[in-house]
Amino acid sequence: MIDSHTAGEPTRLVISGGPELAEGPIPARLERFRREYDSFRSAVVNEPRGSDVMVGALLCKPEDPDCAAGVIFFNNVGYLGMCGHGTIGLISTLSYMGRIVCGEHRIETPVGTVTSVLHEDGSVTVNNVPSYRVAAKVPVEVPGVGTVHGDIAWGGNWFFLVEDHKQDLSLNNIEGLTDFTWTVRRALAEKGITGEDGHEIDHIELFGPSLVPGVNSKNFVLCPGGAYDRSPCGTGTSAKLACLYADGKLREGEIWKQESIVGTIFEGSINVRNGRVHPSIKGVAFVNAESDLILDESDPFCMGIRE
Ligand code: PYC
Repeated sequence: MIDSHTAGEPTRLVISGGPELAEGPIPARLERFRREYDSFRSAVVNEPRGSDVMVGALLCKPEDPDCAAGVIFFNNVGYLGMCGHGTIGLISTLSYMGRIVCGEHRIETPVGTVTSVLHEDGSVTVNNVPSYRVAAKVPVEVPGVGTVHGDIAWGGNWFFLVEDHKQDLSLNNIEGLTDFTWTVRRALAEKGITGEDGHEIDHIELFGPSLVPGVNSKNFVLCPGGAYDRSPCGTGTSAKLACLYADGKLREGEIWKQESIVGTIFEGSINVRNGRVHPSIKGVAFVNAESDLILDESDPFCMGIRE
């Protein structure tokens, strides 16, 4: 396994020795992973080897030989459609391994193929799947808080994007932000407010102004398993860009700088083709560890501590 972090958010890439998922489309391989090998997911990312914040990535042989790789992203509670910070980490790790050089690389993910560019300075741009908003300013009654409004948007995962939250977006308020966003998420589920086709909205994003000159916005992103994203969240920023475009607040090619709760920044922009918003997210990852997984059957937590 090779670990990296992108803007503070970790990615643990399983480069070999993972479950035998056979060949075929990545979504079908993800379903097989979920059905037959979910304990492996837990072994990689859950305590005691991992933590709630760890995002795992299983490197897969791509179905299309023109792609550099396939990947399945997972976390402490399940699987992700796409992962922006994770794709930047994957590209940096493939470069560290000497498998790719600077230039364009296509990556198969469960929700579509994305194109990534490894730049000479080590930064990576991910041209994400088309992103879109399905509903704007949706009211939700949040117990103990009142009515909160949010946009429902897809950026490779489902997001609820909130601006009227009155929360202090600072590292001193992580507990408050986590409680608030978790309560919003629960309220959405209880009220049956979902993404398209009844998909659960499992990422909640709060936005506010950034204090950094030239930076457009700061966010806090609650991930599905209760941890917060240390990075500005690639798929979350993609969803934000789609909302900005829908509101007429972002033009094609304009740069949107999104700050995370820990102060790191992604640069985003959009390209519109056939009426669809194609977001690009640029960031930097650092490889920071290599290790071998030891699965000792006498260890009661060999496959991780699970709920
Ligand atoms: O960067 O897309 C992202 C992401 C999703 C969950 C954590 N990071």
